[in-house]
Amino acid sequence: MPRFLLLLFLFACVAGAAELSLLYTQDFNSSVGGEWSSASTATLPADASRRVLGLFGNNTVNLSLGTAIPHNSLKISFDLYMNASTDGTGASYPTGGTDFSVAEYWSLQAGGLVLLNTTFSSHRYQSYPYNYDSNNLQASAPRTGAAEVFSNNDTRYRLEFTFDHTASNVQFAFSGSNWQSLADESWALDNVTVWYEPIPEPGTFFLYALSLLAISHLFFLSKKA
Ligand SMILES: [Ca+2]
Ligand SMILES: [Ca+2]
Repeated sequence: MPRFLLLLFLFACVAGAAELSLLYTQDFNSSVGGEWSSASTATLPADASRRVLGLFGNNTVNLSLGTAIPHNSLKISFDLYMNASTDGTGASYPTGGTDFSVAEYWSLQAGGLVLLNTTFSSHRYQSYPYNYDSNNLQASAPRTGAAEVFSNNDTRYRLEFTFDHTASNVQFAFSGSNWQSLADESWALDNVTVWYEPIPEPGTFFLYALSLLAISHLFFLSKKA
């Protein structure tokens, strides 16, 4: 085998040792399992062809998963939809002036660990992509960071978090607080996927060490040549 091909192969072996494994995925297009504390689904207000988990306002929705396979970390990604008149920090855009009464908060926790605690808005200042900070109510313009903005200024955010985790189960809490009625504003979830980073088997450690040795040896040889 040519040396560079062997090198590529060995690099692939080493890189493969840290790959993530799929734990869970859900698109809410059919029935919703008991791992969710709410099985309420709806079609997205801005696009009736999309079925989502929702619609929610002042709600906490939990996702409880077993994670018995030994692992070092978890990764979660999902679509978060913000519908209708979401009000962010309550600071008017772009002129300023604040109405705290309409500020609404959205957070994600995993086993009590806060992954995000922020605000979103279709038309006022929002906190995202930062966490909510009462001293910086004009952190971001409306809809900042959205992966998709609909013609009515509804938005889709693609969120992704990786965090250390070793326990045999995990509970994610998706939560809204101080929201107005669902008719005025709402949020929804879709395409929720969770991965884990497996702890490499002892055999994998051996392969890893062997690969590194072989790579350094080949580099040494190619330098000599
Ligand atoms: Ca869906
Ligand atoms: Ca509102």
